[in-house]
Amino acid sequence: MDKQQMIESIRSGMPERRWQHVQGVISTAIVLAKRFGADPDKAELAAILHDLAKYWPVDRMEEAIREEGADLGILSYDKELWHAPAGAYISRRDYGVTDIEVLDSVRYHTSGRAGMTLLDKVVCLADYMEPGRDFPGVDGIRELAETDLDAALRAGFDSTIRFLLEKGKVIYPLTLAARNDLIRNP
Ligand code: DGI
Ligand code: FE
Ligand code: FE
Repeated sequence: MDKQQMIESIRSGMPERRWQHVQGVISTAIVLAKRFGADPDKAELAAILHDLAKYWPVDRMEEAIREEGADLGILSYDKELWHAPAGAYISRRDYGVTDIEVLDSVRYHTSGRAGMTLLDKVVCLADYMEPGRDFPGVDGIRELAETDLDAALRAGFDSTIRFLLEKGKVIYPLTLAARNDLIRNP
């Protein structure tokens, strides 16, 4: 499958509004990759793939996660997290992507993880700050992203954690690990 076919297939699996978001993540991820020294082609590919399972029925996401068998623990956390590992698995199974760096940056784009690679950080931050995003603090994140990848990403996780606290929701441990690691290992 060539890139255009992949794009058409992914685009057809989501509402137009979400595709606009994906396009924002693609352009932002390329800019951030160039700015901070990640591979722009890998950043683009990961951005194209990152939300491919976002609009899947919950059962279908769960089935993909169980079929892969790598990350069953996530099934006891918020369903909003599931599209990331499901998307990584389907990227390999159905779209033939084999680059582990790309697959991991899709897998961890929502939760983050300790020891995030440069590509993980670029994709995750692009997802937070693409031009269509509008949440309290997003402009501060964009400003930090001009110069400081880790500080911008940390502000992103802080905002997610704050949101989850305010909503009284469970926090996925990898998100805390991601934030702690950005503080401990500047
Ligand atoms: O898929 P997107 O909307 O582009 O963004 P995303 O993949 O970052 O998904 C974010 C959603 O996941 C957001 O509504 C918050 C929710 N979520 C639920 N629990 C957690 C969580 N996000 C993180 N990072 N950590 C959690 O524990
Ligand atoms: Fe996502
Ligand atoms: Fe996204």
